[in-house]
Amino acid sequence: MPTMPTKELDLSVYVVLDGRFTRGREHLQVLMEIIRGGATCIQLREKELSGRDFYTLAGQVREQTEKHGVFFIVNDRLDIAMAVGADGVHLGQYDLPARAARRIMPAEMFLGVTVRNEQQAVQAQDDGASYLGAGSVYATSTKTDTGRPMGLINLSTICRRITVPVVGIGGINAANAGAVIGAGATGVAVVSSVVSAVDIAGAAREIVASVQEARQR
Ligand code: TZP
Ligand code: MG
Repeated sequence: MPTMPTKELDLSVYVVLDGRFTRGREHLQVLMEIIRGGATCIQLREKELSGRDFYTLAGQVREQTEKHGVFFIVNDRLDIAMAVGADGVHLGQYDLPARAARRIMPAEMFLGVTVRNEQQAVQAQDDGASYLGAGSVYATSTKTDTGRPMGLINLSTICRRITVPVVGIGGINAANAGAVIGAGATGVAVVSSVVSAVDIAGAAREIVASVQEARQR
């Protein structure tokens, strides 16, 4: 098993910044609002940018997240994550396999893996994942290939089985974030409920409050 990172990743409120869902607002403007709202971790997820543009944008996100003490994860592209000094990379079931990524990435970098079920969760953990993104928990229109939502019971089964932190993803907002934490997730990952909100910082802040409240229950 490879050496795992030593500093603790704060996954409490993990906002996925995807330019397709920001209602035309600039990435950096949205980023600053996400930071202002208290997100603990930000993932840059770009499916349509060229590698060069993704790299340039990721460098800017790295600069701001570093300045404000927010964790930064790059989606899909380990090369770009490494090139800009991101805290980690997030890989799905159709991306570079987690085990292959672990072999070539610096030991102190975090590796997140998306899982849809318990079997994938066990495999991802065995392959060296630092945390799992489990979903879709609820129905979502942000990602179309997630299959049926797993719901809280399946999420809870995964959280009990796995020792690395698990974040729930898919259809999560301030109203249901507490239930996701209640099911055993370490944090919640959200796209549209924050980046598509009119008041981005306010939306993030409400989710932060829901997560904190749920942890006190
Ligand atoms: N992976 C599983 S569901 C999902 C991803 C990237 C999309 C979640 O988006 P939203 O808008 O928070 O439902
Ligand atoms: Mg991916």
